[in-house]
Amino acid sequence: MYGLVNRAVEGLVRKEFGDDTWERVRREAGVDIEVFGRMERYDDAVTYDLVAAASELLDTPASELLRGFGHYWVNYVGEEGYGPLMEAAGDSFESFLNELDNLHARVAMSYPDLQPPSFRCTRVGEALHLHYHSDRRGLEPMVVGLLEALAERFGETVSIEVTEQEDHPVFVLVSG
Ligand code: 1MF
Repeated sequence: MYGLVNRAVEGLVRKEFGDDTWERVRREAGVDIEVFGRMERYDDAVTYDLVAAASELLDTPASELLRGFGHYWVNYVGEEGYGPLMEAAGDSFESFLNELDNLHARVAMSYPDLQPPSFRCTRVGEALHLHYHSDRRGLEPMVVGLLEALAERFGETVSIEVTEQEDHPVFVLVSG
């Protein structure tokens, strides 16, 4: 993943647990990169190893850290210059979800090595079903955090359940 993601992991750990903890996480993960370049590509294993090391050192389930990361990411990309991109992606929670693939396509125009997930949104009665396709495994809790934080930005509260349909995860969102 692009270094922007690893920088966000770093920022989250530093903010919540302190600079010393970050150094310990980095060492425990066997990551000898001191400064992640935002536009540089790193093996996904770097990100997964950092999360696994943080989970062990902080005695916190990886799923909880990933969910926290989702919240952090939404504010982080805003501060890192992607605010306009995020704002252009919709003026309501539901329209934003429908724009996610376009948003990633726009990022991928400048950064062709992006490996974006794909989302498809359908309405099922009261609920919104968000179909999630990704080459990456195990990041559902991160997406839950992202969705919670996005909903918050639009002044909505949603409950989110992760289900499985055929070969991919489906997030079932109910507002209120
Ligand atoms: O392949 C990648 O490097 C990659 C990086 C980040 C792919 C996707 C993403 C964003 N995504 C992270 C979880 C990935 C889960 C998966 O692959 O299954 C979050 C996607 C998302 C979901 C819900 C709501 C909002 C979301 O993100 C919005 C977004 C997405 C991408 C960027 C910014 C906001 C982005 C911008 C610039 C990037 C990379 C991603 O790269 C840079 C950064 C700085 C300079 C040059 C390139």
